[in-house]
Formats: sequence, C-alpha cells, structure tokens
Amino acid sequence: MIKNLPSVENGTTVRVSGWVEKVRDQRYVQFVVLRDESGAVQLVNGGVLREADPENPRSDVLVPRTTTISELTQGSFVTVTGELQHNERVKLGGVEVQIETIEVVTKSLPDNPVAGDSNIDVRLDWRFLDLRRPEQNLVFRIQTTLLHAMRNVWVDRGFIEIQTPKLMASASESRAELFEVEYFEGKAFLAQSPQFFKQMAQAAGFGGIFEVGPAFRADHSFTSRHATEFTSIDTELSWIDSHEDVMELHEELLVAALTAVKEKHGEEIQKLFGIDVTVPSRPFPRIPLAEAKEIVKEEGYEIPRADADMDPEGERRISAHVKKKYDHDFVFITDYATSIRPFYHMRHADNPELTNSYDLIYRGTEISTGAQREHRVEVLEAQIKEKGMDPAELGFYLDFFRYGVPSHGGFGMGLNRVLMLLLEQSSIREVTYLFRGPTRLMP
Ligand code: AMO
Repeated sequence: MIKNLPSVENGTTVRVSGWVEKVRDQRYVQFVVLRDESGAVQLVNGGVLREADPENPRSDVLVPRTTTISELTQGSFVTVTGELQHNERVKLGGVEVQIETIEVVTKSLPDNPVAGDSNIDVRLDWRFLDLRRPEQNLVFRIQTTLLHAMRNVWVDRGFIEIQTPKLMASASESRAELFEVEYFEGKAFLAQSPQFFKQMAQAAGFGGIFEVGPAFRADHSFTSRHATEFTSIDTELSWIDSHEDVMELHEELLVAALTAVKEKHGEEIQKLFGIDVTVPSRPFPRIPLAEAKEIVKEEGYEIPRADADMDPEGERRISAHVKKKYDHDFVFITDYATSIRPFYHMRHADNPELTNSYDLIYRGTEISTGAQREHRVEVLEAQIKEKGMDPAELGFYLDFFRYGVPSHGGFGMGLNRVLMLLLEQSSIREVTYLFRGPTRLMP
C-alpha cells in the first residue's frame, strides 16, 4: 500500500497500484500523483538521470518522455514498478518512485464529472468518484473503527449479534412512515426498526443482543438528518432495573467507539476535517424532558406545543446549555411523557404519565431513542388499547410476553447521524455510502 512506502529502504524496486490523481507533463520530466485507499505518492519519469549526472546538463533528455504518461487521464487505474527514492523535498511523504514500467489497467474517460466545487447532488450522482476523495475514504474507515469498537464491547459482554428480517407483515413502529411493497399475492412492509424482533430475543432467552442493519422510513422530508433508508444500531438487554441501565450501556459503547476513533484516526481527522475528536466523560448529563423544556424556555425559546417532544431548535438549545454548563457534547433527555412515546415503553411505577425512556442528543441533534420496555403482558395490552391500537393485530408480538420474559430495555441509534455530528458535516448525505431520500434512488 502507498502509505507504507516511506518505511521502505531507499533504492528498493517497488510495485504500486492506484488511480491517477494528477499528471504534470513537463518537457524533460513527467510527474504523476498516484493514489490508493491509503494515501498518495509522486511518480517521476525523467528526474533521476538529471540528478544522477549533474555534470551533464543534457542528461535529462536521455530519459524518454513516454506518451503513455502524456496520455494518462485523471482517474485511470495503473500499476507501476520503479525505484523508490527518499527525497526530503517531496511533500508527499518524502519519497518518490522513478518509473520503470507502467501498465494502464483501465483508462478513465478524460472528462471528470465532479469537480472540487460540485454541489452535493452532482457528487451523489457520481458517488463512486466522490468517494475517491481522501476525506470520504476516511469517513468510512472511521465508520469501520466505530462499529468495530462497539462490537468489541458487545462481544466482551457476551451479547449475541442478530439479523432481524426487513420484510414485515405489519408496521414496526407506527403506521406513519411505512413503505409498502408487493409480496406475491399480498403485501409486505419494510422494517422501520428491529424493535419487535429484538425484543423477541429477550423472550428467547438470548440476554444481551445487538444488530447493525438497515431501517426504512417513508419520511417525505428533505432535512439534513433524515433518510428513507438508514443504518440503525440496535441493542437490547435483559434484567434491567430501569432505563438507567440502558443509558449506562449506551455511554460505554460511545466512549469505546470515540476512544478508538480518536486513537486510530485522530490525527487524520484533524488534518482533513480540522476537528479534534473529543472522548466524552462519564456519566453523560441527564435532564428530564420537563426540566429541559423549562431550561430552554428560560433561555428564551418555548417549545411550540406543551405536550410535544423537543423540536430541532429545542435540541440545539439544550445542547448549547449543556455544553456551557457541563462542557459536554452529549445529553440524555429522560422521562418522556407517555402521550408522546410508543405503547411498548414502560411507565413510571408512581406516575403513569411518564415513561422510563430517553433520547440521546449529540451536539444539538437526536441520535437515539431508548427505554425500558413494558414486559407485563396485561399492562402491555392495556397500553396498546390506550394508544387506539388493536391488540389482535399485535398478537404475534404479545405472544412473546405470554410465555415468560425477563425485564428488558434497549435503544436504537442512527449510525449516519453519529458520523455527521462527529465530523461536523452539514448533512447525513456526506457520510452515507449511498444516500436514499424521497428523490434519490440512484445510484
Ligand atoms: P427512533 O424512531 O427514535 O426509535 O429511531 C432511532 C434513531 O434512528 C435514527 N433515525 C433516522 N436516521 C435517519 N433518517 C431517518 N429517517 C431516521 N429515523 C430515525 C435517529 C433516531 O434517534 N425502536 C426505537 C428505538 C428503541 O427504542 O430501541 C426507534 O426506532 O438517530
């Protein structure tokens, strides 16, 4: 890989493969900047003889300029062999390769449909070219590290990884935002969340489980944080006393993830995004929803509806308050009103108006919802009816609770939102491999 070249001994013959980023075709010397997934290196044709024989001013012309290099188009994939030379003056890693052979594996068309200043829609049309940019490559290496670190936590704690089906016979969250698809003679729905089937693993006696998979929402909005398909990070664990246990697991996972990202990519993130990765301290601040609303009200912003969730402006303001007061990027907003939470959230034992639930806000945007689940089937049935739903339609789900189930809880977290906020990007489009929105199904 190109990034390893600086540690190779001077004078060694090396073989490198990658795509052409730039060609500088001068009269007596040709330069190519070659990039692969790990970095970039300068290739030279012609410079070596000039340096090798400074007494002979004409020696450079002894190296023939090759038309292969003159005709190289940006983006072509090539394999080159040549002598590696350490040269402090070369900005790219202090090394260059004196080209001996060059094989053009595939030639790129000469026009480049994306330029540095292309807008996001053009870049998404040509996502495979956009992804060649080092910043974009880094996003997905960060994503890999982040998920790997979280997986380590789960695996160390003995959690089981599951894959729940994405084709469903019923809605998985609410009837809103539901994609319907033809399914032979009938119809099916795309999973909005693995909610019911991750809870099934509790009745199955799996204990802790996790899933990283797609979730679909027929959400006709064009905000920077909504997609119609996103990657949901879900976990569920048995034998909890309250949502506090879920929040502790949540903190542990995020601290492990951000520590790993900082250790592995901190320097590069600083270089390419100008950002210092901060590892949050534990515990993260916790503020009950009612109190959070009071705080933002005192600071001049009233959430429009009294019974409502925080709105985006409220989330921004409470985050700003927490940043100022606790110097923390995360805040758990807890104890949501029953009226704005789904039927499966457990309610406070001493106040049925409130749930054992939370949202996690990161730098002003919600990234997660978590809760303790109601595991007593008769209470669950009553809550379903209270929400105006028909328990018969949820019979398969209620069965999970009819044959014994431990107390349990968990959360769902949007991977793309975490990356967007971590890297201070303007939209999840920037950090999603292939974004899906109301007007984007291609590529
Ligand atoms: P919720 O609906 O709040 O909760 O979703 C959890 C998290 O998923 C992300 N998310 C989205 N990301 C991008 N585009 C969307 N359209 C979108 N919708 C949601 C957000 C959000 O915080 N079953 C519960 C979780 C649980 O209780 O375990 C659920 O799905 O980051």
